[in-house]
Amino acid sequence: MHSTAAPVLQPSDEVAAALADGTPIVALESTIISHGLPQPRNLEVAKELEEVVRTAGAVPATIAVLDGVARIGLNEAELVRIATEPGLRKLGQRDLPMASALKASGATTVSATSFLAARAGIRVFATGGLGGVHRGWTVEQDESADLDTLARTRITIVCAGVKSILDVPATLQRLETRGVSIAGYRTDTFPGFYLNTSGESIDWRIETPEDAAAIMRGQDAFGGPETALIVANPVPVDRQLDPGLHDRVLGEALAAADREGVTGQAITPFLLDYLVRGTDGASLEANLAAVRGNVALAAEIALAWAG
Ligand code: PSU
Ligand code: MN
Repeated sequence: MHSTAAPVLQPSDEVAAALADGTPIVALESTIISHGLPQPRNLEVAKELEEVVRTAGAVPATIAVLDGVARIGLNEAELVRIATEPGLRKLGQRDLPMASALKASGATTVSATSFLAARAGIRVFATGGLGGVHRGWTVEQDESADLDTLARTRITIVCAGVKSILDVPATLQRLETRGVSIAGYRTDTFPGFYLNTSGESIDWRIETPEDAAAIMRGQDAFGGPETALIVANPVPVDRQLDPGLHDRVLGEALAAADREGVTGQAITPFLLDYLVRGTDGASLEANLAAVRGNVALAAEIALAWAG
């Protein structure tokens, strides 16, 4: 017999209390803090996003793995670890059993965070932009595990589309094939992460957080495969990155990644960082505007969902 060791998944006291009494909760990922944003801004942002959730009347649950335990809700010292610990791992869903067994620590991506949030009983999650199908996928077969997890996880994820460093039309095709529901929030086109729009059209548009909650109830009423709902929420036009600057620097970033042979888990952080430097920080401001808007909307949806 195996001993019944400590649980692999551990909600904070605050999150456990919110789960018990039905207080709205918003899950937040940690990879954006550890690998997606530069220091020291990343720690400020981590705290600010939690504050946005609280101001709206919900409880934030930033998720990460610390010393082998998947933690649902972090205190301030733990947020500092995520923001500053050198060499912190980037964990997708498949990495969780190894991190647990080997008592490792790491930040969780959309795939790992969605999985853990759903396991903990949290239904609403906010991030910046999803991972997806990378340009060059016909050769490299690099498709983020985010998509596969969303095809079999009952979570509502509020995001500004998928990162514009990706092949957006191919990513939308994959989401269609895998049966992931997408609703545009006050938009008829799929957002472009740093940009208000990717130019790709989407089929469904909603106007209110209550609309999102109604779709979630519909998912549960139909039953069937446990798929996600993507609420695609664009960054406002007046906060977006200049599209010309975006296209030029992204072209340079992709060429640099090619030249330097950057692939796999390293490619997304490499490109995001290149864009921050190549736009003198303008991409960072657009990224943050998108994330803030997504977190605020996620809190409203969590409230509507809690009824
Ligand atoms: N959104 C952001 N910044 C990020 C990410 C998303 O605004 O850094 C992270 C997420 O954690 C996402 C991951 O799951 O990038 C995708 O990485 P990959 O392409 O290796 O699956
Ligand atoms: Mn990948």
